[in-house]
Amino acid sequence: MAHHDHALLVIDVQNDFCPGGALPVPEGDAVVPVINRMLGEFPLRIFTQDWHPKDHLSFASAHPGKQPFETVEMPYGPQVLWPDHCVQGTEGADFHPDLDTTPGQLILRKGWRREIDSYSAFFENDRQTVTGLHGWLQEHGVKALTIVGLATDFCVHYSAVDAARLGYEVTVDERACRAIDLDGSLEKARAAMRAAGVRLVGG
Ligand code: VGL
Ligand code: ZN
Repeated sequence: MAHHDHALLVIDVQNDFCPGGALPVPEGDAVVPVINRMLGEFPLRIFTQDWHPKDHLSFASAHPGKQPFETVEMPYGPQVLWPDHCVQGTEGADFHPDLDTTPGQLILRKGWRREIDSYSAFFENDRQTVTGLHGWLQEHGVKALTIVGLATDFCVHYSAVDAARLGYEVTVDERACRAIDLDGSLEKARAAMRAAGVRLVGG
C-alpha cells in the first residue's frame, strides 16, 4: 500500500484511445487490467477524461484543408491536429467499460475550452490556464503521484512533467501506459520526463 500522501493519477483511459476508437493508441486497452489491479494500492485515485466540444480547435476538421497529424500554429504555439475524438457526451469519450472507476474520488475533465487543447491534467496547452487539479491535490495533502494511462507521449508526458515542476514526487509506470508514437515522440517524451525528474518504471 502506497503512503497516505500518494495518489494514483489515471490519464484518459477512454474508448476513443482504445482499438476501434477515433484516435486509437496501439494496445491502449491493455492498460485496463493493469490499472484495475493497481487501484487498491493507493489511498487516492483520480481519473481524467479528455472532454472536447464537437468543434474543438485541436480537431483537423476545424481547420479547412488540414489533415489529422499535421501541425498548425495556435496563439499559444504549435498544435498537432487530431481526428475528432472524445467529444463530450459521446461513447468515445466514455471510460473503457472494463476500467473500474468506482474507487475514484475525483474525475477531472480537461480540454473543454474550444480554443485551447489540454494534454496535461494540470495546465492547458497555453501552459497558463489551470485545470484545478493542483489545488485539489494540495487540499488533500498529496505529495507523490504515480501516473498511468494514455497516451504515454502526450497526456501522460505533459501531466508528469507539470507535476514534477509543481514539486510532486512523480513516478510513471509504463506497464500501465501505451504511446501513440508520432515521429519518435515516445523517446522524446521519455527524455523530457527524465530531465524533469520523473521516475520511469516498468518500461
Ligand atoms: C491525447 C491527443 C489528443 C492523450 C488527448 O490523451 O494523450 N492525445 N488528445
Ligand atoms: Zn484530445
